[in-house]
Amino acid sequence: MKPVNEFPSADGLWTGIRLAADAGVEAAIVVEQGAVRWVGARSALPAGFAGLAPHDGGGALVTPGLVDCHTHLVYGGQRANEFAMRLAGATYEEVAKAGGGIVSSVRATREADEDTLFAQASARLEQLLADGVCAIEIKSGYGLSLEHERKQLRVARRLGEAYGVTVRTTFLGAHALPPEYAGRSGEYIDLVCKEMLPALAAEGLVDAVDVFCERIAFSLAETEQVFKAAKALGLPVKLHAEQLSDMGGAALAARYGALSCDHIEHLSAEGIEAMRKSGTVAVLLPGAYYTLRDTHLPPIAALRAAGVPMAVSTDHNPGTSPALSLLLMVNMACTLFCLTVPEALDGVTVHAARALGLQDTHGAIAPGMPANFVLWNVREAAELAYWFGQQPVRAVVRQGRIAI
Ligand code: DI6
Ligand code: FE
Repeated sequence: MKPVNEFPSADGLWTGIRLAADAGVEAAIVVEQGAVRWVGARSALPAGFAGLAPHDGGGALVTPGLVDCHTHLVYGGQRANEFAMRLAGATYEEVAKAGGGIVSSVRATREADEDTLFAQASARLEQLLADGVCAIEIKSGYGLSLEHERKQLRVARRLGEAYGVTVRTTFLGAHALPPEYAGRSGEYIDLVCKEMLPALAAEGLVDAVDVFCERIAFSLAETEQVFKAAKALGLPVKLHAEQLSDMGGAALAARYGALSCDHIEHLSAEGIEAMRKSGTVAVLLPGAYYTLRDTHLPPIAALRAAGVPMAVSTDHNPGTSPALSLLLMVNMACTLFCLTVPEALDGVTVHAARALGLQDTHGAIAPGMPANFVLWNVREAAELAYWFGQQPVRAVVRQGRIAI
């Protein structure tokens, strides 16, 4: 990995590029001090910019930098064995009840020191970055104690600094009940709300708060307790909602002004209406749907009709979505969830940025915003969804620097 300060500056005039929205026309982007100064058709470029340092895009298609708005990237070990168990007939819930599942990653994460977690997560992050990711959310939730959740969040922050990529950390202390609290869910949630979250927030390690609200995880009442604690600290919330069943989590999250509700395969009409009213983003996670061989589709048509913004993310995690390509998720969002190509591309840019509260700095190429954009070796935008397993990145401008 090259030190971030050795990435060349992207300042200057980018030509020989085409914007995804209007791929037939040559475009130009002016970058000044790491921010976009001007973007538009090359024919409309103001003369004053013509003499800036040139960057030739070689005819590439350009999109905003991708945003992966839901990942559990930092954890110890991996769980290929459970994948094999499920193929042999066990369900995800059965694997979890047999002591596997999230808790097995908790064991491996607790055993690993910070440097080990950093090295393992770095390798995964590099793969996501190679696909054009410029901002990423990283959740805790495999530590489940103050010490180990802190370790995960510190690694997430370090990854951001080391790679020059925007990292938003999400505290997911309420991801699973740690084994030492078996049968004492209420006590654990108290610990999460009264000790873990306030301490980690005070250390500047928490950008948002999430809960796994599900039969195999935490109840609606427990979820609300965590939301109250987040609100008291002024932190935004998001929710793993209605993945395996309709718990009414989305409506609750919307009442707390959630940035996003994620998974939502079993989202109800009331949930959609609540999300519409609160401006909450629906985060679709086709990698988990695919890995679990789920057949219960999220209510895409109803979300679309209601105008709820839909984001698409990897949900990278060792149990249900060992996905390391956000572009592959774009393909799956189209193929499995029937998103249109523009919907899927908005889902990994503008709407994903909004799901993280990053809409002013990511997800678009616009004057005043930091320069985050990707040059792709494709003729038309639909190719970004069409090919899978291809790596069409030609160059990535991340935070005003040419990172790839
Ligand atoms: N939902 C998921 O799909 C992941 N976490 C969650 O809350 C699964 C995490 C795992 O199995 O390790
Ligand atoms: Fe998740």
